Amino acid sequence: MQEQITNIREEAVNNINAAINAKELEEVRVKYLGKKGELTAILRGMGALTPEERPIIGSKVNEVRDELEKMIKSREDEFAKIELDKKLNEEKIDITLPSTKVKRGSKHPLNRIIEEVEDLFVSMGYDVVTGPELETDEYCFERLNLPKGHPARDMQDSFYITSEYLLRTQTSAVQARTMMDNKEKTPIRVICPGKTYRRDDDATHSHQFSQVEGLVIDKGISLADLKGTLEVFVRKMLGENLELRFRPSYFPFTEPSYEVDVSCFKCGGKGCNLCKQTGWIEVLGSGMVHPNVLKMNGYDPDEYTGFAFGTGLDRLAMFKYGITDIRLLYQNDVRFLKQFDRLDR
Ligand code: 2U9
Repeated sequence: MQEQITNIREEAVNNINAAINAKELEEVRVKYLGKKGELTAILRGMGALTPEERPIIGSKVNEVRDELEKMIKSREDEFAKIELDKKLNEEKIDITLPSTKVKRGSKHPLNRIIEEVEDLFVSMGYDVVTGPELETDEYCFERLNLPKGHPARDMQDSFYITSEYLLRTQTSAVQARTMMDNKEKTPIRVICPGKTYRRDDDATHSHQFSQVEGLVIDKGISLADLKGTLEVFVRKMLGENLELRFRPSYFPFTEPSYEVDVSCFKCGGKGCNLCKQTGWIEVLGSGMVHPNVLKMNGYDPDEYTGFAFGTGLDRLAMFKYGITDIRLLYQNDVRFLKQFDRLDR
């Protein structure tokens, strides 16, 4: 019996060493140590031995079993390591490969202009106020000295939703709301940027465009305040050395009214295609707030005066960035928008 155990051990050791992978090793374990294994069979047959033989054979079988289990475990670890090394080798990351580019958006040119205008006026003590794009006839026209039937209502074609509601044609309604909301009738200094809508659509007009209007109301506000403010505004936005020209004009909500031209920043005033050979480019509308508008929105014209102005942000962006078609500002073509990235670098 002892010899049989020695032979089983020898054969098992050879087979363990000969196994070339985890699967073969498991087959060897089952062959000798499994439920029906050769060594297990000897343990099971111990009942047939004499009481003297039993402890000797029992301890010998246990000794061989422990030895084989240790050997199998050691080889299992060997195969696991080989397997892991192989996997690590296959999954090796090449850190020298160039990374995939992360696509980053860029600030829209109109938003750049709006932020620049807001920063400038906030630095001069103005509040930035916004309001609804769907407006009432009352705030878009009535409270701005444009009663029903006023010829100036035809000056722009509007998008009416009902007979009372329309898409605002200018942001002036926001200033009228600011005046009405100010119950104590204290001084006002606001700019109102936002989207506006008119029935237009060509290279220089879009049915939707962006405006900023400003309104200052206080005691003793004069034309000199208007001129000084607009000079700062235009020079900060378009160039410090530019000249301004105030041309008398007409707006229902201001009296007197002026259109403001700036000396051509492309040719310096000599005349070119941008200024249509005139040397001047129109950039703003402005004027002293009409007494009727003050009155209709709750301010006493004998006590208060004010000035107002308005400009198209699209036009400002086009001038500043040399954009020739206003529609580019609203088409969201990334090839166009990406060009403004470099302004951040
Ligand atoms: C109130 C009182 C006065 C706003 C003004 C203009 C002149 C003006 C246009 C220029 C080009 C806008 O983009 S544009 O079409 N705006 O010329 N806007 S004064 O005057 C107001 C507004 C509200 C209560």
